Amino acid sequence: MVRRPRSDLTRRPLPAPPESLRRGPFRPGAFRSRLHDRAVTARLGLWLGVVFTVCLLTGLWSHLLQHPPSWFTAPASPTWLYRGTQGVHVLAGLAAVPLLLAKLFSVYPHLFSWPPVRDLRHAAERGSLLLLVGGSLLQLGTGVMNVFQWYAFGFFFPSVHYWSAWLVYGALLIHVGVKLPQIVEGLRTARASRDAPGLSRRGFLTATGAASTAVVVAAAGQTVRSLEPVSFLAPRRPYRGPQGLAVNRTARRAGTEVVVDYRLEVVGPTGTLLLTLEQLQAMPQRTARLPITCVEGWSADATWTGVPLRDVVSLVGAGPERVVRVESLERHGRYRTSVVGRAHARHPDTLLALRLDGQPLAPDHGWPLRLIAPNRPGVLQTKWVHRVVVL
Ligand code: HEM
Ligand SMILES: Nc1nc2c(c(=O)[nH]1)N[C@H]1C(S)=C(S)[C@@H](COP(=O)(O)O)O[C@H]1N2
Ligand SMILES: [Mo]
Repeated sequence: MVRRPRSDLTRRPLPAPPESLRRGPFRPGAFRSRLHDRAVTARLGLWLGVVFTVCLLTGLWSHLLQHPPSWFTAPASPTWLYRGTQGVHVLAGLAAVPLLLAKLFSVYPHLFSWPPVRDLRHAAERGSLLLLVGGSLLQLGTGVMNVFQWYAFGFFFPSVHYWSAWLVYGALLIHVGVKLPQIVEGLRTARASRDAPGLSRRGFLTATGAASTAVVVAAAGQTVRSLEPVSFLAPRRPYRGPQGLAVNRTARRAGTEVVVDYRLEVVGPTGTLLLTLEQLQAMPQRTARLPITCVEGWSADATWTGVPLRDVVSLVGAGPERVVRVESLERHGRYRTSVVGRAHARHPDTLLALRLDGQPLAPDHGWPLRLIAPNRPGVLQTKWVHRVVVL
């Protein structure tokens, strides 16, 4: 018996569909625009590849900071690092939207290729494209919804977004591998085309690039203050709110409006200590200019004054190399506690803040006491702190 190589099986032609179905968009030559060609598709693909890579790397960084594995300690400096990476993440994500739409426009005639499937290999390739296109649309669509705080999807965004990031990027790598010869050919084909009037390839690419740039400029005001006047697309205005600072979760929503007989409970190796606000105010105070950087991409600077966390935990016998859990008065809610890693715990600017821009904290900013530390995702800047535990 002669053994067939496997490639033969996957390439064995499947039965052809009846010719009578070949109508409408399935007709030969149904799509004539020169925008549906490799010179355009390959360039849009290259730009999208760069933007998706930036999103993946900055996104994984954000994940690492929020879910540090045992081998990793989140760095406390430079102060602005996470502000930069998460700002870039969300802006790159928004810039990807026009690019993806243009790319889908340039390739959608392939949906109607004839025959729909030639052989098993062709079927597998089309199936993987379904994953790539569907996954990208979902990733960008839910990402945009999330930064506009429209939580209409029923799932916990970060988990779905995290796992679909791997899926989408994996499908992208396979796609690039499969299409490499066509990509190279497309990139070598000139952008300008001499034929027929109408929108040229160059014009289409320029318009797409301009749309992405406009989106970035119009949204960047949520993290770059000087761009605020033109930020008509920015999901958030970071300097609007009590004490000139935006608020995500209010005291009312958190159920921390009424605080009676406040004491900060400090638990460490030598025991438990209860500190009143007066005692905290009597300790040496430190002032630092630190940003709040929401994971949703907005960020704002403010001047915070309070007691360094390390001074508080040293009262219960903790050395500088300790990990500390900070707990809120808030009873429920995903962000009611956070863990302060070694680098942050020993940093003098990691504060239990009592004041914002010289004034006592507004209830919505975490009165009576909030955590604020350099280079830290907003979800970890716990408000309404009432307990710190040395781990
Ligand atoms: C290919 C595109 C994208 C990739 C590969 C990607 C990847 C990631 C990853 C890996 C994370 C970390 C998730 C975690 O902490 O578990 C993340 C977080 C995030 N991404 Fe994306 N992302 C993409 C597009 C977008 C877009 C378009 C937006 C919105 C405009 C967006 C908004 C966010 C937000 C708000 C977070 C923070 C979630 C949280 O921690 O609560 N992403 N991204
Ligand atoms: N206890 C508690 N602290 C919290 C939150 C919360 O929901 N509960 N939200 C966090 C989030 S998402 C951000 S971005 C920062 C700043 O949010 P704010 O502007 O509402 O103070 O506070 C953080 N601190
Ligand atoms: Mo946030």
